[in-house]
Amino acid sequence: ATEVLASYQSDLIQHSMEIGALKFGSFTLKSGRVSPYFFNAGLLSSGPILAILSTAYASTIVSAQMSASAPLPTFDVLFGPAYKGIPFASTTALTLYSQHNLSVGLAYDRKEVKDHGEGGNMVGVPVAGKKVVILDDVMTSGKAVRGAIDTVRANGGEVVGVVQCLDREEVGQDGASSTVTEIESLIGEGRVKSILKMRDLIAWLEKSGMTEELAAMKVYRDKYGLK
Ligand code: OMP
Repeated sequence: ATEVLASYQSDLIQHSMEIGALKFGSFTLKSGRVSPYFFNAGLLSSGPILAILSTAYASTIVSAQMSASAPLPTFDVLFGPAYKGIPFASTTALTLYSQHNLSVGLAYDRKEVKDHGEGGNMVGVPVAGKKVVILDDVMTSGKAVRGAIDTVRANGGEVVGVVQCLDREEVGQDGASSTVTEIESLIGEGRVKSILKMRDLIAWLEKSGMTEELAAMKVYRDKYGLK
């Protein structure tokens, strides 16, 4: 079945293509997998594109909270892991308030450990005793998001959800089950949400008649995609 894309999804794909954040070719991923596409969310860095992106994150969060089957719980803090999670979580917290009248705190970490001043590696609202949603860019094998879950937990927060810009819909580190299944076994079923999934990129390529890219995507999906 072909996915029907919401306008905020096709807007985001369209803009990402235009600015070169979404590329087709051959790319070696952090996990060592060789992929026919790469999504570089770091390039989503202008006022207009952050408006599109944070609107999409906020819409994803709000509709996940209204979902009948696996609703995302009400939460206190949005956590954006360093570095790319920081601007995305900040702009999304702002958009949740300005567009949905939803008030949440913002927290993020620093990669360098600080031994003076306020100390610690967390910045923003303390997560201790709070319900936290992690917001990040791309999920492949789940290594990055596992690190963020560990960070929030080590600081006493309860992770009630994860929101990604792109879920590449791949198998996890052990190669047996999907990354989503593995992460949901840590934080609860239905708690991983995303603006875009690999299947949405496939639908977009089909619609755009990009047959070569489409063929390469399907080969990759057979190798590393959900089983
Ligand atoms: P995992 O840690 O394997 O889940 O990979 C996710 C991370 O890889 C992201 O946080 C990115 O830093 C990076 N990445 C992308 O940014 N875009 C992609 O399309 C693929 C990856 C990747 O290396 O898997």
